[in-house]
Amino acid sequence: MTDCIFCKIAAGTIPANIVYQNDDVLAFRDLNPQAPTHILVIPKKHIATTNDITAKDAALIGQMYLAAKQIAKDEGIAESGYRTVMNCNRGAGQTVFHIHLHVLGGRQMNWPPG
Ligand code: DGP
Repeated sequence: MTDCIFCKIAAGTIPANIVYQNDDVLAFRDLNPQAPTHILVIPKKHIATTNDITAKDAALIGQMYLAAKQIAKDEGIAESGYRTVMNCNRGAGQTVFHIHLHVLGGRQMNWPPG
């Protein structure tokens, strides 16, 4: 999508601090980190919200979690603990309408989330 900031990052037309990528997914550091480690994993394909995921995307969503697992290991937070979150729509705090898996760690995570 031409007006999607994460599509532009995936296309390389907007810079990002990329930590992981393969043919289908990309991961980069969040511009406004909420934890010492805060990385966003996105599909290169545009999907606006989790409501728009279809059965055909099942493997792609799985790849996002496999990327998160590898990133947590690389960042040294796999054993201490980390949180993976996808916000869906404005009521959940979604501000960028291209799905992204937040990978947060490096500090104690509280529950329930705010
Ligand atoms: P959410 O609120 O779940 O939609 O999270 C969107 C996140 O995206 C938010 O934590 C800030 C981050 N973000 C927004 N624009 C950019 C950008 O241009 N670059 C990077 N690296 N992160 C961005």
